[in-house]
Amino acid sequence: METKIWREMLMPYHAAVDELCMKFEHVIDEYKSMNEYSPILSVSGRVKKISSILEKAHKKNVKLEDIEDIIQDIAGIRIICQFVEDIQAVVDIIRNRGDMQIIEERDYIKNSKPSGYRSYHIIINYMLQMVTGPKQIKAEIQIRTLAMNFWGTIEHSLQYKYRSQMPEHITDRLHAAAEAIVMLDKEMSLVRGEIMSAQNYMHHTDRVINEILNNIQNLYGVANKREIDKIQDEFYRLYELSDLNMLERFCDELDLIAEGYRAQSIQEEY
Ligand code: 0O2
Repeated sequence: METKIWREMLMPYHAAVDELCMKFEHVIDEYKSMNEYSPILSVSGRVKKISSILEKAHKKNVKLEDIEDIIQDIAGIRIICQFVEDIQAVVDIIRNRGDMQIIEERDYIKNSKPSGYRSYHIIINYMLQMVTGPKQIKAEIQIRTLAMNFWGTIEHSLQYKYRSQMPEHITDRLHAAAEAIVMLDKEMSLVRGEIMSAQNYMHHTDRVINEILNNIQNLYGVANKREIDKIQDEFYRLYELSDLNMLERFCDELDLIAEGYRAQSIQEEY
């Protein structure tokens, strides 16, 4: 197939990857705006390289005209979670969406691959709206923890280097590392509640401080310098004390002052 034709064929996959990444980013934003823990830590996507598509087509004995039907991971999305428990929460989020239809699930966490690979894979149908009309695109969503991703990324690059001839001592090390990753995920799950509450506390403190700083900045244009200096000194004093309750109270008071000047901040970033 000519490069131009490949480019045309892959164009909708690029669009689908962009849209899907943006939609999962919005999920993260929604949780943050509700001051809630997001089971999704981060999301990334890629369109499979032409050489990898050809390699897979050759391996699976797929004809060129059947590539889009048979190769399900031309569009690939990777969702990273902090804890194993978050993975099922992400699967439920996807299951409940009206814009992605799950057609296949592969649980390589319960049943890890012989290599030691662990990840949860979902194949979806996604309806892309194009100028020429709707086009159904298949995409693979890989959902895994940070630890699983660490192992998978390293092992993938070694696989790339050695192809099917990975030296035995490296395979052994990778199996040992895979076991260590299972233990690491288990250990992290045991302190999940503690970590989540620490992170919520941190995010909430950041929001309060941002709101205070935005209000102070807005007041610069309208209030007199002495008043702003006083507000700023009080903020530094409370900030040094690191007392969230006091900062929250100060934030509310500052909101009222700013409201009086019609200079209230609207929180946009988290
Ligand atoms: P790339 O470079 O990531 O695109 P099948 O042959 O039908 O059993 P298929 O279609 O390969 O399986 O799907 P599977 O097994 O669910 O794997 C899809 C993708 O998962 C792979 O894509 C890898 O990204 C990842 N993966 C699967 N097994 C392993 C593994 O043992 N190690 C690592 N690091 N990743 C794995 P590609 O096309 O292989 O590669």
